[in-house]
Amino acid sequence: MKGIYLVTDQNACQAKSLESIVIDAVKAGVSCVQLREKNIGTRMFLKKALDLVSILKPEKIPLIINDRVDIALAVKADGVHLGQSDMPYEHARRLMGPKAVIGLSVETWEDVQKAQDLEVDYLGVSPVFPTPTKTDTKAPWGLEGLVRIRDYSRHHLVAIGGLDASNAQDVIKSGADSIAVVSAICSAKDVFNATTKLVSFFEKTQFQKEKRS
Ligand code: TZP
Ligand code: MG
Repeated sequence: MKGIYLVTDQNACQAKSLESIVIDAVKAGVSCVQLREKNIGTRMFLKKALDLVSILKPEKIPLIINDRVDIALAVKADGVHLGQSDMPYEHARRLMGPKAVIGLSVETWEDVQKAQDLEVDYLGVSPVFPTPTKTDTKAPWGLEGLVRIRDYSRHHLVAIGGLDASNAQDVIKSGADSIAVVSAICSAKDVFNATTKLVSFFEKTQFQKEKRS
């Protein structure tokens, strides 16, 4: 889970197939993949999820399904990612079982406080910066917001929103345990190189952080 977390978005992939992007990102060392599809029917969603299972299972990389607990259960994915208007955590946990990875987006300070009592596996700090990939967001947390959440929360933090190689190090230093990206990988001309760069930034900064603490 710690590291570079790829969130898929068919629109951001432009002419490339989602599968080819995931294969290259895996080769370059992503630690987790979330299948996030907003405009497809259930059958197509299920097919994409099964395709990703066949790519990720042999590599032992967790597959997280955005929002759709039914799809996650149907393909035996490793977990689900829940937004604030998706299925509530308790229901998802009951359905998915104790071993599933359950992530929850936090968009306000109240969300962060409420999550403190939940056995979620990580918080998605959303969005850290404004991003054209998702425009229906609340106010961005900024690095100051991320630091505040890090100081308060007991949970693993996955930062998302406007993240790329130019700001990944600052975001990690501000307390993120994982860096989640859509366009920095899906829309990259060279997915393998772009992912490799992010992974090495992560490893370098993480090493410095651990040395300091
Ligand atoms: N949730 C909050 S921001 C976001 C999601 C899914 C999109 C992030 O996209 P990008 O291209 O990495 O800024
Ligand atoms: Mg959602």
